Amino acid sequence: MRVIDSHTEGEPTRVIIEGGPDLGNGSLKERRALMAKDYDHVRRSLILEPRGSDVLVGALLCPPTDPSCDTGVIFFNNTGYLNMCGHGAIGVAVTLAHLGLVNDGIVKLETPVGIVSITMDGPNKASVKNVASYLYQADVTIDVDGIGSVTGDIAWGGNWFFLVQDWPFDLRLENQEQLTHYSRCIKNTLQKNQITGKDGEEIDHVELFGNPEREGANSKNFVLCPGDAYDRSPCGTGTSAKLACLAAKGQLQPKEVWVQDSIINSRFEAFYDLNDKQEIIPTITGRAYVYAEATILQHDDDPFKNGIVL
Ligand code: PYC
Repeated sequence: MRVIDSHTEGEPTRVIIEGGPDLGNGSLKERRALMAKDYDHVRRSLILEPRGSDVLVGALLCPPTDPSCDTGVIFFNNTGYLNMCGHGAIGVAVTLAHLGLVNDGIVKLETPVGIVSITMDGPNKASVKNVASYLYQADVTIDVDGIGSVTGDIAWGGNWFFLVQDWPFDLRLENQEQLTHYSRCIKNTLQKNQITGKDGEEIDHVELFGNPEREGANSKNFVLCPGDAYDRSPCGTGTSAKLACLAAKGQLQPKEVWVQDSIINSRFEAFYDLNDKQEIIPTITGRAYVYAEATILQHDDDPFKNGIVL
């Protein structure tokens, strides 16, 4: 398989550009399910050690069902499949630009949860117009073993998030193990208490917010992704969920810019528009850089040709 690796504000994306599985012509949701059932070894081989890492998000490009889109895309990581991925969408767009495949400065991607449109602002900067995002439940209080009472919002930004404002401990990179532990405990408590997103969907991302350190930022975040790696970028779908919460609470107006820093102090700038159904459509801007073009090799007798599976 040929892949191109990039990082978006520190968070890597590996795009399969040749040799990926043919998943047929079903909906993107159906193709994602088919990949999970019959081709999960491709995900494991590309993302797990020794060829990948827990931080990596993979993107399989496939023909779109909607002819207005440039490509379909299925995102996956070290534990399974994502719905949408904001940093990954920027990574795909910058990768396509690197390959000379973006003509008019706009890339339209069909994902399993809807179409996102990406506007290139130079070779390394792009803005993703995401799927409609919304606050599902505000101020949900849970009792987390070892932490105590934690209150957060449940929101959709292309993935499901539990967003905790004013996190009382320092959001600093040197505390990442502790932050990972807390976030995992929060996620376990949500699962134990069957607290979900709409239609019983699992809340698989936890997002903690604190005061920013850098000039110009509104906030700093720590996002724990499914699979327990933290997002090095400020998380595109997480920032979309944040905008949905701010908008629902009357704390951010359409077109007002929200500057979200990540735990490594990388940055997304974001705003939202309202569509004709009065839904929140976030736009997230960030930078991505291609850093490798590679051919992934698998030898038949390699015991770890499909990754190290614990
Ligand atoms: O940027 O939306 C995102 C994302 C989700 C998981 C990792 N990054």
